[in-house]
Formats: sequence, structure tokens, C-alpha cells
Amino acid sequence: MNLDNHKVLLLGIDKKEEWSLTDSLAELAELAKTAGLSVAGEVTQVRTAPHYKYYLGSGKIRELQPLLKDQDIQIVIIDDELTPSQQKALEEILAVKIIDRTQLILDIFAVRAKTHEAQLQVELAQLEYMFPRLTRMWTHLSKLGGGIGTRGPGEKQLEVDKRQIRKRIILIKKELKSVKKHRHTTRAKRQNIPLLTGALVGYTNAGKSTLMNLLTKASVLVENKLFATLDPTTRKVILPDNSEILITDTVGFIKKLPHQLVTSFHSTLEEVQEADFLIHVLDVSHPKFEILLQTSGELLQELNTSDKPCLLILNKLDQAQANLPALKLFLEHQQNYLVISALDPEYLPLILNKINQLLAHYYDVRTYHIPYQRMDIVDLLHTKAQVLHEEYQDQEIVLKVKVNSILGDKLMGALYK
Ligand SMILES: Nc1nc2c(ncn2[C@@H]2O[C@H](COP(=O)(O)OP(=O)(O)OP(=O)(O)O)[C@@H](O)[C@H]2O)c(=O)[nH]1
Ligand SMILES: [Mg+2]
Repeated sequence: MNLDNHKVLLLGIDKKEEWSLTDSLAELAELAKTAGLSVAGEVTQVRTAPHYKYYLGSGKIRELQPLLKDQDIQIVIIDDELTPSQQKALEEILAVKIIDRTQLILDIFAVRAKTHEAQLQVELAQLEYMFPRLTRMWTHLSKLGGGIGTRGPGEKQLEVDKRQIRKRIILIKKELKSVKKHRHTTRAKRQNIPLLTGALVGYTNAGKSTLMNLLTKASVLVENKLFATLDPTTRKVILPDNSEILITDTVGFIKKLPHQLVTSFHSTLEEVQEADFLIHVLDVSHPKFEILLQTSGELLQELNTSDKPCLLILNKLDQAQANLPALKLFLEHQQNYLVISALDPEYLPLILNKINQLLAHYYDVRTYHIPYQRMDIVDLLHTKAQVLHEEYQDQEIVLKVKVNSILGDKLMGALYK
């Protein structure tokens, strides 16, 4: 779908929630801009739930019709995910193209996906979104053509289309499995020399890639657009105590994240699950930063990562003046956090020290029995751990070390598997 430069109207319903319609529409407008659309205005209605047929009530729909004509608007974007029949009914009554929030996000992901894996994941999500909608579309046509009980031409076409989509879904899933296997071997290679891995996580546009660039001096795409990063990038970082870690930049979270994307991006989010610790980045210049944190927190919980050591980075301090009182209150209940501006390199030593501190909590004294053919591990312990005692015996080397427990576990795994 080419959405470039089209004038669009946003529609939303106000359910009087803490994440207000204003917040939600501001985000929807950002999404629309990211997709290359130009937002002409918004129409809202206070309702406890969407109208079952038209999303908005019929009075509001009547108001909309002349407005769309006057302003020559051909695309309307809905702030929620519509049911297939709502979408169809709205398109008919308003005579414009209706795009829901899910479709818009899928569209952005489709344009942004760079690697083969991300492209497959997005296509899968799009097909899963399309499948039930296709049924509706063709059921309607076949009824017009043949009536109940007859297999009209529409129905036959529907069967063909459905079969093709199903086939494509199976093919993509198979291909994703093989891509994933390849990624696992790359990761396994990485783990040959076990390094602690931290994942940068958080709401979209929080500044994860900016922080990644600061930490690794790499050039990861940074943009004031939503979902600038879709593919996980991993880079090495050297901490003040000379230990090396890996940092992975990941795809951002968003409220009302389409469930098709959650399942399709599962393997990308695996990077988060496999990480030893998390760096959770939060944009504290956002007026509802606590809700953003809560949303990301819920997604992290779904990914079963709540028990990982986590450093909370409160970012964009330079733009957060209006939020300072709220921020102060919020921080009274927080541990392991740092308030920074990722655009300002002066914060770099502070961040690196904090990561060091976070990982320092996890030190153990351990004894390793290392066979002579694994001198690589002996070397590694000499550089990455504090050696307390070392003994060269006939069959093995016995090392007593103070070592980071996460690294220690990885070494145990490498030695005794
Ligand atoms: N003022 C200010 N802007 C920042 C700061 N950190 C990042 N930004 C800006 O915020 C925008 C988003 O930054 P990114 O690093 O792309 O955010 P992200 O979390 O990687 O976003 P996604 O990849 O879309 O999930 C960019 O325009 C950055 O320049 C900061 O400390 N202060
Ligand atoms: Mg990014």
C-alpha cells in the first residue's frame, strides 16, 4: 500500500482512561507521519466501547460524511483495531479507505524491515491480519453471486486465496525456522567466548539506538520516527573494569501492539529473553512516562524476563523540565536507575560505571577443574575474573576465582556440557 503524502483524518473514541485519547491520538499521529501520511485533523467521541457496527455512533458518522468531502480526505485512520465487519461497514458508509491502528503499524514494519528475517516476520504478521478479513470480503461477494448453499465464483476464489495464503504462511514459518537456526549458531559461536549480554529494551522512540551509539560508538540508525529499529544489532562494549560485554539493540514496544506482531517477532524478542541483563530505556520527557514504563514492563513480563538484573535509564533529561516534579516523586520508589541524556556524551562514563555496578552484584567465588585442552577458558578467567588460587595438576588445572556469576554459569556450561 503506498500511503505517501496522503491527507488523513484520525478517528478515536474517548474511554476516559488514564492513557488518554489525547495521548493515544498523539501517538497515532506520529505513526501516521512515520508512514508518510499527512494528518489533516481528528474526530473523537466519548464512548465506553466502540459502536459494534461503525466504531463511532451513527450521529457522529453523519457529521463525518460532509467533513470528509469538504476536505477531500480519502483515508481515515482508526485508533483501535477494527473487526473485519466494522472496517467494511465504515468503508461503505464513509466511502473512503479505512485503515486501523494495527494495519498502520504493520505497514510501518513492512517498510522498515531490512533483513530477510524481519521481512519474513512482517509478511507473516500481515498474512495473519489479512486472513480473517479475506473471508469476510469473499463471503459477502459469494452471497451476492450465488445465494446461500451455492458455491458461487466468489466462494471458489476465496478457497483459492485462502489456500494460497495458508501455503505461504507454512512456507514462511519453515523459512523462519531455518533463519532462526542460523542465528542460534551465530549466537553459539559468540558464546564460545562467553560474554555477558545486555539487551536495550523499552518503548519505541525512547532513545535505545541513541544510547547504543553512545555506548558502542557505532552508527545504528537513529530517527525521530517510531520503530526505527526492527532488527537486533549486537556490539561489544568495554566496561571501566576492563571486562567486555555485548549490548543488543532491539525493536521498540508500543501500547496496543498488534498481537500478530508479538508472535511474528518472537524470535527477534528472543534476544531479550536470552540476554543476561536488561537496560530499560525510558523517555522521561513524555508527559505519561510512567504509563510507557508500565506498558514495556508488561511486555517484558510476557517475555518472562522480569527476574533479569535491570538498569532503568531515564532518558531525554534535557527535555524533561516540565516533568521534573513527577520524576522526583517517581524516583523515590526506584532502585538501579540513572537519569541521563543519551545525546550528551558526558554521561558515558557514568552509564558504564552503573552497568559495572549492576553486574558487580552478581559476583561469586568458584572453583573450576579445567582440562588442559581448554586453556582458552584458563586465559579467559585470567582476564575476566580475579584469580584467587591456581594449581596445575596432572590431568587438569584447578582455578579458584572470584567471577561474575552470570559469566561463571556460562563457563560452567561450556566446560561441563
Ligand atoms: N532531546 C533528546 N532527544 C533524544 C535523546 N535521546 C534520543 N533522542 C532522540 O529521540 C529520537 C528517538 O531515538 P532512537 O534512539 O531512534 O529511539 P529508539 O528507542 O531506538 O526508537 P525505536 O528504534 O523506534 O524503538 C531521536 O530523534 C533521538 O535523537 C535525548 O537524550 N534527548
Ligand atoms: Mg531504535
